[in-house]
Amino acid sequence: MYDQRRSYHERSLHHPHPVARRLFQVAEAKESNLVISADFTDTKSLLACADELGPYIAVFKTHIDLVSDFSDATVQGLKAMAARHNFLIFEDRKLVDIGSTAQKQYHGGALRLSEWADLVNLSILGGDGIVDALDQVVVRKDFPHRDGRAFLLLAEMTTRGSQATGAYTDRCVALAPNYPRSVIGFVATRALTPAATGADDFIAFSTGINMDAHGDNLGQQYQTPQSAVAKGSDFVIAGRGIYAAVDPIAAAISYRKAGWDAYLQRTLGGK
Ligand code: 6AU
Repeated sequence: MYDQRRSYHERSLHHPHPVARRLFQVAEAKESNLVISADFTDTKSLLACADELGPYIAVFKTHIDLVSDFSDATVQGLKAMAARHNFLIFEDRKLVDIGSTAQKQYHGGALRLSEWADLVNLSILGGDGIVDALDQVVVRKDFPHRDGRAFLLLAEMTTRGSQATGAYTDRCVALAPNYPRSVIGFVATRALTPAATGADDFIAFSTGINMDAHGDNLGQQYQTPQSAVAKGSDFVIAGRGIYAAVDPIAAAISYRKAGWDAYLQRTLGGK
């Protein structure tokens, strides 16, 4: 089992993937394992959120297909904000199709994901082919962002009645080590570690994070940053708990502190 007491700093020194190393470096530098889920529907609001909350987060998570006026200005704006505030961008696209289609959705297409998203997630509902397909894109010699892109497997979901459990989750865990050049972790409610390759460092991103609510009326189910990190999660993703708060900056600061304190507790025993 991977030692969950290892610090981000230590992991940043040893992780074989450059995107993972950068992620750990950013977390360490900003003392933040917080990901804001910026589910905004226009470019101006999306970029305003990135600028306002950028100082407190490690990763900015988008659903770019929600952005009704998506254009080059959206892409350039996101890149500028990422540079200004030193965060990574995670497009929560949940790719799930045959490999050939997923390649076109990821590289090129209307949303140009490969051009601006450091991280993109995908589901293996259709089997391993999608991972082969996306892996092939990012390792191609002529891929312009070689070593700068990585994928997360959607291994579990937070919604009531989720089918992303049991054999599906086990399969995600089993196949991740086959893609060291592109798969760096999971979206899950807890740490997931391939049993046979305990030395590998797969990064767990936990969504469904809220400090005040237990869920919404559409099946979402929440846990706190403390509970996710105690279960081995490395990055906590919060959306409405922060951006819909009366004071989103104050909320971001308190989620960041909760996530970071829980990380310190796990790695150093609170020392
Ligand atoms: O904090 P919320 O409930 O406002 O937003 C949660 C965000 C949304 C979801 O699309 C996403 O997290 N999400 C995911 C991801 C990140 O893949 C998986 C999941 O199981 N549940 C979930 O809420 O943008």
